[in-house]
Amino acid sequence: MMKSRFVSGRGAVLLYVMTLLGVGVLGTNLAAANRPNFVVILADDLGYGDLACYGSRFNQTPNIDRLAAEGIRFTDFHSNGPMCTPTRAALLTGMYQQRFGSMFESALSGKVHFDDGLPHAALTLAEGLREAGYATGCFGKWHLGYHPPFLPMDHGFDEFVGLASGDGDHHSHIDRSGRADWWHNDKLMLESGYTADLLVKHSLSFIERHKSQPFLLYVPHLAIHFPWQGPTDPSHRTLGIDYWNDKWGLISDPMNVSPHVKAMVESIDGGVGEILEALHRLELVENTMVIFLSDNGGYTHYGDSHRNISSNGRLRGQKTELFEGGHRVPAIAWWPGRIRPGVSDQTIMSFDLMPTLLSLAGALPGNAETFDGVDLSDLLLSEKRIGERTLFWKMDDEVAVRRGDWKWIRQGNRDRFLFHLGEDRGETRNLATVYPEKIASLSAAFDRWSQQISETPLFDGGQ
Ligand SMILES: [Ca+2]
Repeated sequence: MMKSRFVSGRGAVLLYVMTLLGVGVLGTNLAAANRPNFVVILADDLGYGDLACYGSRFNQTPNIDRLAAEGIRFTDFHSNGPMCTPTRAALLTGMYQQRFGSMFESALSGKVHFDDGLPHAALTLAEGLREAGYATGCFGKWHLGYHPPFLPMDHGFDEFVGLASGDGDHHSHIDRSGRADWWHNDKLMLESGYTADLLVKHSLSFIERHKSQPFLLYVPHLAIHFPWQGPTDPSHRTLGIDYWNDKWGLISDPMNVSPHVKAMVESIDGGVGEILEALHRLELVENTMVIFLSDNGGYTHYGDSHRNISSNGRLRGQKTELFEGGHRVPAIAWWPGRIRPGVSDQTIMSFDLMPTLLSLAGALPGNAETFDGVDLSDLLLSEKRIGERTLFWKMDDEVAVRRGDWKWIRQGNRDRFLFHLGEDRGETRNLATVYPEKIASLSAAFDRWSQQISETPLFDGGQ
């Protein structure tokens, strides 16, 4: 397991972690031809039931459905957190986000955390792949820091266009605090257009410019996050106005938000189609893996003010919660000729992507056990099952532990739940009083995990 990495100074910490991981030794020895391109498309707040290939009869998603039909569609894939920032931190580092401090258990707020960001102690996916010779681009929503030195350019991306905050206006690109929030690299530079269209436009340019070298293209959509605005819905925000109590957009019927969300889902799908078309046109398909996933579950309702937003299928709960609806998400891996089409019920987490992609790039460090996530390349390419493991979610005083089909949830000191997901994916039957020994075992595992996380912080200072 990890040794302590608490070292003062960002540069020293990064150098230390990179040395620890052996990056730069293995990665640069490989021929370019062996290194596939990676396109990671991250939808925001997209629920388990929002895509046609996951059962939606409302949204039309032919391009994502095609990815699913030609690739592996996961039915037990989980975001590391039930909100945006936690999952992004884990996805881009291969680590439990709790290692970076308690602020990474929920969303970085533009009011409270405006000067905070992902600690530089973390080796990011972009840094690892760039060291291995990859061009790295991020086009979309970052939400791991609001300004330099915490933007994508500061974390291994060569290029960035998009928003730093978690919830900009999809048309005017103004954040919830009334600030302009559209960046080109490390400079604020507003641009006209709908966010989903702009980030795809920049992604296509990036692919075109880097078609002759390995690349990592990270496309974190803002859709379907509020403000709920489709391409033809009006702009909501203007500069200088505080939208903290008016963040949802102009919704004609707050009891039925779904028409707006449907337009957003379908805008994501259209962008997937454009990216696929470019990969085919540039003859990059046989050497490119596309991952499509969501960063957390959907909102089905928002308090009493908004209803019928998105769908988590038959799962219990929604975004911000540790029931399945908060973190079991759609996820697809596509690589024609390398990944055989199918459906996988393996239990996967967002943080598995980093060791997987580094492995496929030939840049996985010798001591890969340093990651909390695991290398899925044998699962993807050879359908080899991964070993059983115990997985953890924690947001403030809510905890969930998963081992095999069993899942334990503790909400503060109040409620305790035990579910057998194999027989009860919808978490309708609480077995907490039936199997106290299961709870004791999972609770003890959580205590050990929590202790280990607190002893090996990956940030420079307490929070
Ligand atoms: Ca989200």
